[in-house]
Amino acid sequence: MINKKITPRLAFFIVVGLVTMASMAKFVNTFIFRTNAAQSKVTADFAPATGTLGDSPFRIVLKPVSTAEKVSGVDVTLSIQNGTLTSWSPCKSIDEGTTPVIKPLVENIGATPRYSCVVLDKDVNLVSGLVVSGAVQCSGTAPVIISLDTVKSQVSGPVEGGLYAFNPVQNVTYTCTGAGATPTPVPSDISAEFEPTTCKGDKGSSCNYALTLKSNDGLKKISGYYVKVAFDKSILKGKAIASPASVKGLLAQVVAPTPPSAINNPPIVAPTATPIPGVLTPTVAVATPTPGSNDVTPGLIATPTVGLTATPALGTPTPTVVAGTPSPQPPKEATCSMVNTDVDNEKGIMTMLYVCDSASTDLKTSLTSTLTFDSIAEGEGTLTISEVQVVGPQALGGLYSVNKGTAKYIIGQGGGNVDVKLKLRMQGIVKKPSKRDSMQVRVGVGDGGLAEPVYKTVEFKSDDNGHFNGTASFNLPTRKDYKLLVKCEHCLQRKVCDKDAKEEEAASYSCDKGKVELKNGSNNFDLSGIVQLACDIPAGKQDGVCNSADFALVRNLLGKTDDDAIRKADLNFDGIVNAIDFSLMTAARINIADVK
Ligand SMILES: [Ca+2]
Ligand SMILES: [Ca+2]
Repeated sequence: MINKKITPRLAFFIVVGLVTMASMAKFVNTFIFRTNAAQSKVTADFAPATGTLGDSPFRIVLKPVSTAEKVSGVDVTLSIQNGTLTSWSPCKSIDEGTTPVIKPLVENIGATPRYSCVVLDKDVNLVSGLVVSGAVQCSGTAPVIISLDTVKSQVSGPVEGGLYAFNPVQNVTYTCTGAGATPTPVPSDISAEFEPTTCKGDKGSSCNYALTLKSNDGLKKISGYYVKVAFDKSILKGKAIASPASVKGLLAQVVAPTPPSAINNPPIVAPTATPIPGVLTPTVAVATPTPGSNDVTPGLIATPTVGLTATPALGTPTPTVVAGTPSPQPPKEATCSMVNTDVDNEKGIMTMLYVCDSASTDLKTSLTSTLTFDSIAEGEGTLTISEVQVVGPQALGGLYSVNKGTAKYIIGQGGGNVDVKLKLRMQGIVKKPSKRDSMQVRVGVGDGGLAEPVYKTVEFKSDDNGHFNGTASFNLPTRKDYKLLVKCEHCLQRKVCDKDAKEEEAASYSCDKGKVELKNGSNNFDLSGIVQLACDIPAGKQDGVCNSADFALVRNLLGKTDDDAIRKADLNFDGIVNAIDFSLMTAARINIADVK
């Protein structure tokens, strides 16, 4: 603890002695050294620990870990992101009822402010801790992050104790309320975010984004929204918009296994007729309060009104469709519906209008719809929300304020946020085939809020056990309710809802809704518990059904060993079209179709 040249004790005496001198900061710099001896610890606690800036001053409480130890002075340097410290308040003792003489030494303001004060009193009157406080202003809308620079900052103990070491110090983040030099907007009610935030893929792949509108405080209910998303039409081609999955009743019907004619009967249409009146009510309410409101609302109101007035136009086509579709069972229990979606690839705009019956009591505070795009050219761009209006019972003036997120797309550099790695067992192949060990497999991902499944065809290769392995990359929101669709080039498609799908008997596994979780990065699924059913041929011209045409092809090519014949009709990869292939088809049974 003894330093022959200059001890902390001496340093402090010098500081204290020169307290009245002009260039005190310099002396603090020069003479307060960190001792290398074993150090007692001091904690630095930020107060308030969270919250909004502007209501109360920002404070740091510095005190030794051991309550027996005392503090004789502090020298604090902060680092502030997105804000500045505009003034310091005199530092104070944390001890109540005492009034030690405390003298400020340094008071620098700005983004890396510094404050130093010392207790000018006898050792016995040193304090248990000091509170340093100041006013911090936001420099923009972003939250202010304040951290203590523990390298530059110092807390000194009783004179003979030298300097304390800092216990690990966390930084503190405050939201801004407009206390800043520039007017900071009030935190928004709703945030509109895309996930994933970047879609990376090759031309021809698809980009799927979940667009979530979510109450920032988890309390504000959403009874409807209108969103217009803009994209670069030369890079992306808008394909589909899927309604939020939380819709009661509706979705069940959408997913209901009605394989044929589902395309001609877009399920979104049916509910339209009923909810529309309900929708328009909130809209009108929005328009009325506009005149003479504060400066924020007019801007917001102006756009919504236009957008929503435009909606009748969107609404108009619907009755026609309804009329055309004699829907026998209108889903009355449905309280919410996607009234209209529009994909305009001429302008690079996707719009959607979603509304709930205004009488609905179980409105959600978060709604996710999924947007699907095809990548049509290489390049980069940003998906933006060019217009958004969100209504709900707690919206002042009818509309919530919305924080608009963006998402990127980078096409031409491969990859995807989700890699689906599959191990497949092929019917009739029990070890690595000698003649041929690879094939094309179309991997699809559906459910998970997607309007329709997305597919990717990739090469799968056989391992020594005759299992075929391959990886397909997708750009998909991370969710837990996906289904996987697997179709190899001579097989019927299998649908997989469970990550560990199994069956005792070929083709006995079946499932309804997807329960497969896809995370960012690698997702491995061993699907060798089920078998890929050989039958639907030829590669490239599969019709999705195992029928007489497939049988006929094998029959016609029986005994052939040429590449073309093998590619078309050798189902067990033994290099010849033979009776085995025929029997595999029989096993798959006639008239079985792809499972979707
Ligand atoms: Ca077929
Ligand atoms: Ca064969």
